[in-house]
Amino acid sequence: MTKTLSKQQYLDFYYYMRLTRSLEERLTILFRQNKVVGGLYRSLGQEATAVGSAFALRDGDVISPLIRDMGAMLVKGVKPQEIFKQYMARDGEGTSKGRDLNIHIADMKRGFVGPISQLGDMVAVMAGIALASKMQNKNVVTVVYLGDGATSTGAFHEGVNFAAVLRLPMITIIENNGYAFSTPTKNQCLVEDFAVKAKGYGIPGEIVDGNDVVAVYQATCKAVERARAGEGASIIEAKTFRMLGHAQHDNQSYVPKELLETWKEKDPIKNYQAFLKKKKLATDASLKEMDEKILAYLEEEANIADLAPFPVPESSLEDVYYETQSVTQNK
Ligand SMILES: Cc1ncc(C[n+]2csc(CCOP(=O)(O)OP(=O)(O)O)c2C)c(N)n1
Repeated sequence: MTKTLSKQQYLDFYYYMRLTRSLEERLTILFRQNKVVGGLYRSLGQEATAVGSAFALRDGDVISPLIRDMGAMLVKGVKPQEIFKQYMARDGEGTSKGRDLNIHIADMKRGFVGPISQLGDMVAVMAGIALASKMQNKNVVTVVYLGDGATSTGAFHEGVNFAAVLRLPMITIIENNGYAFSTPTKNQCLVEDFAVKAKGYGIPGEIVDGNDVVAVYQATCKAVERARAGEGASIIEAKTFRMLGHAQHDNQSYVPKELLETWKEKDPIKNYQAFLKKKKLATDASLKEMDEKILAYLEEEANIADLAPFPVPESSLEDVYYETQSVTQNK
C-alpha cells in the first residue's frame, strides 16, 4: 500500500538529498586542498536512492552502505563532521580513527555496518544479521546496497540465495547506475533489468526510478512490510546514473556526452524541487533558505573536523579486537 506522506516528510527528503550533495561538494573542495586522505567518491545523481530507501526504515534496522550511499548514513544519523573527519583520517567519535577511509565507518547503534571494499561480500554479512534477528525475534530489517557491477560476484549470488531460501528480512538494493568503473552494464550482464535476477532466487524483484525519492521510498516501504511480516527477502533495482567518474581521479571520458545530457535532465534534486513547488510544499525562497542553512551548517562541521587531531600512532594497537580494553589492561 502506498504510504501517505506529511509535508514535513516531503521536506525531509529534500533536506537529506541536498545535505548529501552539498556535503560531497564541500568534500571536493577539501580534496582539492589536499586535505582528504585517499580517494573521494561522489553520489552525484544518485542521492534519491540512498535517501528514499533509508527513510523507509526504523530505528534498529541495519544498512550496509557503499560509496554512493552516504545519504542513507545521514538519514541514519551520521553527522557531517564525522564524514569530514573520516575522509581527512582524523581522530574522533564515529570515525575509524584513520584506519580506513571514505565512508568505511560503522555504528551498530545507529544501524550502519562499515562496508568492506570486496564487492558483494556485504550481502552475506547482511544476510547473517537478518538471520540473527529472525532467530532472536527482533524483527530487524537489513538493507544491503550495491552497484550493478557487484551483482556479478559469486558472493552476491550466495548471499541473496541464502537470504531467499531462509526467508530472511533482507532487502537488496541494486543501484543500476550504468557503469562499474569504466565498464558499461551491458558488458558485464546480458539482462537489461537486474530486478529479473530475483526470479532465479524465487523472491520479488521490483524496478524503481532511482532518481525519484518518493518512488524509492514507497518501493522500499513495500519490501520492508514484506520483510517484517516474515515473507522474506526481496530485490529492488533502482535505475539511476553515476554523473561523475568512479572517483575524483576518473574524468569519465568513456561515458558518451549525450548519455550524460539525458540523465542531467533527470537530476533527482532539480526535479524534486519542481515537484515540491508544484505541490505547493515549497517556494523558490523557502528552498533557497534551506540550501543556505545547509551550507552554513556544513561550513561549521567542516571547520570542526579540520581542527580535529590526527590519531596518535599508538592508537593503532587499540580497537583491533572487540575486547580491546582487556587486552590493553593485561599488558
Ligand atoms: C570483488 C571486487 N572486485 C573488484 C573490485 C574493484 N572495484 C571497486 S569499485 C568497482 C566498480 C563497482 O561498480 P558497481 O558495483 O557498479 O558500483 P558503482 O561504483 O557503479 O556504484 C570495482 C570493480 C572490488 N572492490 N571488489
